[in-house]
This record gives sequence, C-alpha cells and structure tokens, in this order.
Amino acid sequence: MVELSQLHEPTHTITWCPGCGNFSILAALKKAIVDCNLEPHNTVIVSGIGCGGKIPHFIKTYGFESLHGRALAAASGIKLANHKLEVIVVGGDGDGYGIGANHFIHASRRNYDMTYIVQNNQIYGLTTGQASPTSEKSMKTKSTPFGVIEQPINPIALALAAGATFIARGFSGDLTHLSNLISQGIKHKGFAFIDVFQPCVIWNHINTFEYFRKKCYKLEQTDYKPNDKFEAFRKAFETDKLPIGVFYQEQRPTYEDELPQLSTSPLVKQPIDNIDIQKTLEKYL
Ligand SMILES: Cc1ncc(C[n+]2csc(CCOP(=O)(O)OP(=O)(O)O)c2C)c(N)n1
Repeated sequence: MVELSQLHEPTHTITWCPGCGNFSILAALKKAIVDCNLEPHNTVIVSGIGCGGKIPHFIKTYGFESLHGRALAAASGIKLANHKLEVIVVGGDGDGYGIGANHFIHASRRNYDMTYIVQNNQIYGLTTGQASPTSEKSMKTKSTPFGVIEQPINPIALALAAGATFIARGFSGDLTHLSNLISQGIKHKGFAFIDVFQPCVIWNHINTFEYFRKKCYKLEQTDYKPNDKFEAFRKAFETDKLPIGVFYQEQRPTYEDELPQLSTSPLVKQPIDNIDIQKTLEKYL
C-alpha cells in the first residue's frame, strides 16, 4: 500500500508561480496514485516541455521529461517496451494540442492503455504568454497583440472524433473531483484523456479560477450518461456553462492487446540472444 509521503520528491524545489493551477493538479495526481494503490516502481510519469511538464520531477515514481510536443510519442515507446508499467502522461495545451496534436489523435485511435492529463491553461506559460491552440478568440497575448483571430481547438470533441475510450474534463480548482477523474482514468483500460482547466495566474487574466467557478457544473449531478458519443459531442460544444466530469467511456481492445509481439510477455522480458542483429544491419547498410 503506497502512502502519500512516499511520493514526495525532496530533491526538487517546485518553481511554479504562487497560485498556479498546477499545484492542485500535482496534488490530485498524487492522491489518485495513492487511491489506485499504484506501485511507484511500476509507474512512469511522462511529460513534454512547459511549466506543467515539470511534474515528473516532483513525484517519486519513474519519470521522463521528453521534448515539447512529444510526451505521447515517448510514452507510447515506454508502454510498448514494457506494457506492464502504469504510464501517466502530462503536458500543456501547447504541447498536446499544438505541436503534439498529431500524437494526440493517433494515441487516441490506437487506444494505448495509458492516462493523458492536459494542463490546459489556454496560453503558453513557460515561454511567457503567447497564444495557444485553446486561447479564446479575441484574447490579447504577446503573440496576438490585436487579439486571437483563430477559432480555438475543442479538445473534448477532438478526442471523441479520434477514438479515445475515456474522455473527461476537470478543473484544478476542485481537487477532489479532479483526483477522482484521474483515478477513473487510471482504472480505465484504454486511452484515458482528461483535459484540465488550469488557470495561469500570470499570463491568462480571462480564464481565471473565478471564471471557472462561475461557469463549471458537474455532469454527474445531472441525468447525463457518458455512453453516447453523439450526446458527448453535444456536451463538448456547450459554452454558456462548462461541463466537467466524464463525457464518454467505452471499452475497446487496446493497442497492446492486439499486438501479437506482446502476447507472451513484455518486450523488455523477451530474450534477444536469438536475434542476429548483424543480418538485420546488413539488410539496411
Ligand atoms: C520544438 C520546440 N519548440 C518550441 C519550444 C519552446 N517552448 C517551450 S514550452 C512552449 C510552450 C509551453 O506551453 P504549454 O505546452 O501550453 O505549457 P505551459 O508552459 O503553459 O504549461 C514552447 C513553445 C521548445 N522547447 N521546443
């Protein structure tokens, strides 16, 4: 049984700005790891680059901070090398919906058994305030001094269209609710995607804690059932009020289930002494 204190990483100081929405995402993730009783030595947290990408440094599991936009690509490699590992991926909206959007689509349709948490602060935080793919139209940022002219990405609708099998949205101002969503995502067999409203207190003065407190409501407190893709699309496009909770869940075989090479044991456990690497090299040289 893992204890919260075991996940504390004493060697790294947290450098997020005071009041950053990432603090409660970190706390919610730790709580979910404890609630799901994950073993730290069998858990890997993978991130891209960004403020939120620092998370693997602050939790005592295995961790890998990869490249900007490549969190899911690195995580897929880790999962396929050892599919017995619990893989949790975290990254910003710039990371996952901008430069890494392609990986988001393909990880969703492949249905790897992993959990993907997007710290969606609707801005590029680390690089000090440029517009991201989820910045609202007209928002003035360093890179859009006259206001954003593009339509923002709708992450929930994108995940639905791409084929993710668990799709949820949380708010970092509601730690218990968010942690519960992360736990559900971890327990789900397949690609679990959780978009998180994560106010950036320095660079985004529109989508604040106050803003989300006024606008969010919980799907589970209505008669909504997350088993109908078309209803989920309808919910994904609500903007007057913003639903949080589980939008959609289905069971479908995972990529690992269908890959014959993994049917006996994880790749890392398979013998390599019967492979003649010289022959393979000669084929390509
Ligand atoms: C290939 C590449 N392009 C650009 C950058 C510069 N860069 C670092 S973080 C970042 C955006 C961060 O925004 P986001 O992913 O939303 O994360 P946040 O910092 O807001 O948590 C950019 C553009 C980079 N490190 N690598």
